[in-house]
Amino acid sequence: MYKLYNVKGWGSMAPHFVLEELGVPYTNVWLTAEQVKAPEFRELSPLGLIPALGLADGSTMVESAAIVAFLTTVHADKGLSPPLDTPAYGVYLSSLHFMSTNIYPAINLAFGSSGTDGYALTPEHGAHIAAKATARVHEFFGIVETRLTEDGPYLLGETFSALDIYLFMLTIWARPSESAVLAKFPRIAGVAAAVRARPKLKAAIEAHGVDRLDSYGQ
Ligand SMILES: N[C@@H](CCC(=O)N[C@@H](CS)C(=O)NCC(=O)O)C(=O)O
Repeated sequence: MYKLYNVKGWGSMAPHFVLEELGVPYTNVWLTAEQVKAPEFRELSPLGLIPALGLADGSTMVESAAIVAFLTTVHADKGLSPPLDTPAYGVYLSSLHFMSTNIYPAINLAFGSSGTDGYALTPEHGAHIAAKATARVHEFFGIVETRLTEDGPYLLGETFSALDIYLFMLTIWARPSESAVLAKFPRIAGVAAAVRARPKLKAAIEAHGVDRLDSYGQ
């Protein structure tokens, strides 16, 4: 059985929502920010980052995109990712990694916390990095918006997938606010609204406290 190491509102939201949408059994382990910093958790996640997913043989996976890709591929029959031997599967992996390696780290920098992950030398420097990172996130969302305009309503066209869940997670953290970003990018707003309305996700979305716009971090 899977074991999800989960913190409310953090990067475990995407794997959590994917597990719920797949309907596969798993144990949910809620952690506090303090528990994430503890040496015990670092033994599972070397950088001390959420999410982490325990697997049946006792091993542990980290990295949100890897976890989402793994779960949707192992449970391909549930239809949250395209069939493995199709071009659409390549596009699926490409889009997932585009979001996790570009948008997610830029969002982390945009938060400006902890001296923007150690990159800033001074508070002024930190504010500058956060502002630049926020602009970059908007640029990336613009690329996603164009894609959705050309071939939406979902990231895989007519087919809902785990990509839409991952994008929804990113919008929750958007700066200056979730609602401001969704107003700027209406197609992304459509995806976010569709994910929020998924019946299977209702309880998990509420558990993370993100069932309403701009609820993250309030
Ligand atoms: N590349 C990682 C990034 C994960 C990440 O940045 N997680 C943040 C939460 S959203 C975290 O655990 N931060 C640790 C902390 O703030 O103590 C992934 O995609 O899983």
